[in-house]
Amino acid sequence: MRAAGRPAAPSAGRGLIPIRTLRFLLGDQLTRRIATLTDLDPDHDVVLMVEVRAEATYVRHHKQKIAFLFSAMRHFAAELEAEGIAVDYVRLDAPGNTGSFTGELERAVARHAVDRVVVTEPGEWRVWEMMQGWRADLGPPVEIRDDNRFLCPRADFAAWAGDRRSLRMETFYRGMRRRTGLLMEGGEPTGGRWNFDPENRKGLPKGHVVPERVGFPPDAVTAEVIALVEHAFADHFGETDAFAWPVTRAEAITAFKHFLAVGLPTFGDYQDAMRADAPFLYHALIAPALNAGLLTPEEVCRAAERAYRAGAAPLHCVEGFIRQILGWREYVRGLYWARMPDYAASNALAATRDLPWFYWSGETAMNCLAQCIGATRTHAYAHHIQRLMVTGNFALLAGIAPAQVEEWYLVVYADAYEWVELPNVHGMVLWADGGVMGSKPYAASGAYINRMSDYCRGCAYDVAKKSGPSACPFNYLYWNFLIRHAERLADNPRLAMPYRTLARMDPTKRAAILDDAARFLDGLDAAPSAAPADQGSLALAAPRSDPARRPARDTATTASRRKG
Ligand code: FAD
Ligand code: DLZ
Ligand code: SF4
Repeated sequence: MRAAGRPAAPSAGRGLIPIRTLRFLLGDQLTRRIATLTDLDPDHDVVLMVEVRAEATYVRHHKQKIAFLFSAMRHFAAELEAEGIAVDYVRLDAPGNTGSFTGELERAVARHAVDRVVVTEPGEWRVWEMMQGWRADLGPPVEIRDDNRFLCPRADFAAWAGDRRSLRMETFYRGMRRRTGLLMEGGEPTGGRWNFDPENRKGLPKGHVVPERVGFPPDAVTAEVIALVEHAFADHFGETDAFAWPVTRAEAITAFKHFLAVGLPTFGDYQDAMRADAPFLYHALIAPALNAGLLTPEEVCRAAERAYRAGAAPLHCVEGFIRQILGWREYVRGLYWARMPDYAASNALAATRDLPWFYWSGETAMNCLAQCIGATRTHAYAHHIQRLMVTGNFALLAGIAPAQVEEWYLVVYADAYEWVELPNVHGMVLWADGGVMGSKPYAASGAYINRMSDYCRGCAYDVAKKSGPSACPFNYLYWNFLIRHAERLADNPRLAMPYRTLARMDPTKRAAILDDAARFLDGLDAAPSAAPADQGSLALAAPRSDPARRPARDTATTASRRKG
């Protein structure tokens, strides 16, 4: 890689001399086919890539996420250079690194005599705002190109969404199936149905042996980056010991091929299942690679469809997988850009509680939460149902402030970027958008977690008990949630059944639920020192974590991160 600060190249771009372009590639745009690079002229252009402190700390990302991205960036830069492309790569510890996109872009413009700057639109609103500043102030003209990795351009989604208040994924998804022809026979869905979701909700049979994850132990580049991250971001959440993410396109393809052969044929069946000793099950583990550009959504959907057509995977599994990417992934991205920045500001259920400390430490007697948070710390990963129905469900039932929950999800996962995290948390999990995304909140009692996992067997609480200190907190928090929000939710036809049950509930039982919930919630602790009152006797034997392992809380970050 060429070091930052090399002498400026001679000025070009006048008369017959070709225009010299600085192509600024962000860390999650690591594909040769990105719009920034499509018309690259290797004889004249320079690709700029920068490791900057501000991107790692606007929320204090999990150490594995930073290590993954820096390693993937360094590998990608080396691949470009091997093609003969000039890359100006600024390392985190390079002398003079200003620590921000804007600072590094300004320095690069001063370093290279360039006629224009080309970038691709970013994945986050705050960076989009930054880019508007570059256009106004940088000097050379700045061209911002559409992100051509997505199957639904932002403008097309906005046209579909119009000013409708509620936007349903299923309608969007059917349009995308028609548009791409994926799993279509003429104008009809393959198999005569659009959606095989009801077939995708099995619990794991006892003793079921799950496949091994294909891991990629750190190579020299990743090892160097991990050492850097452990030093420069020592106070961030998460561990790097189990790092196994693919960091190049070649590795990501290997991982995805393994999923096609081993995971996809069973993906749908156990998509919603959870097991304490098996954090990955049949999931693809491709979100970090997809979001950073190492794989494209179209190629993975087409490959899954080919597997179905070749008889290598059943339709309900392939449809379930394609729906996640062609449906959910494109939909949340479209929704984010169509509704930001106002989208993030809503708080339909007026949730204000502070995020409990155990979200960082994992130390809670609720085994489901302890397992999901523990695996998140170790792997920077939890699968969808763990995010939605365990950590998410608890945050919803406990009424935790949306901005704090969103910050947590943006910090802790290797695949987290605001365009995908925010709609999932704000809309799907917390219903803070008041129904733009989902027709009802995904609230559930302990019975759901018990049906879909083995967590309750190892829990200090009793999932069969509805009230009292040893009852599963999800049970009384669920009814407490419905009682608290009756005015807003009781008329929702999709919640008619639980509200009928509530109406029939014995007043003493109802009072006990409210008491239990108040006692439990009052005992929740947003600070690192005291143990939650009701968990004193039930708490796990594990020592409380060293506060230094928790990301230092910067209350300014949540409010400011969307402002750029
Ligand atoms: P698989 O289960 O194998 O699914 C395959 C792919 O489908 C994923 O890689 C992903 O690209 C896509 N996908 C599945 N569900 C969704 C969804 N709801 N939204 C968007 N894409 C989806 N995904 C992220 O990529 N980044 C996030 O920051 C993120 N935050 C989330 C927060 C919450 C509260 C929830 C409920 C979900 C979130 N998701 C996020 C979606 C999903 O949980 C992850 O994409 C998935 O767990 C990644 O693991 P995997 O690659 O093994 O996925
Ligand atoms: C997430 C991230 C991190 C941790 N660091 C960098 C970085 O140093 N340089 C970079 O170009 N990108 C980084 N990223 C990804 C950006 O945050 C991402 O491009 C924006 O959030 C826009 O999606
Ligand atoms: Fe979670 Fe309740 Fe089951 Fe414990 S009993 S694991 S708290 S659902």
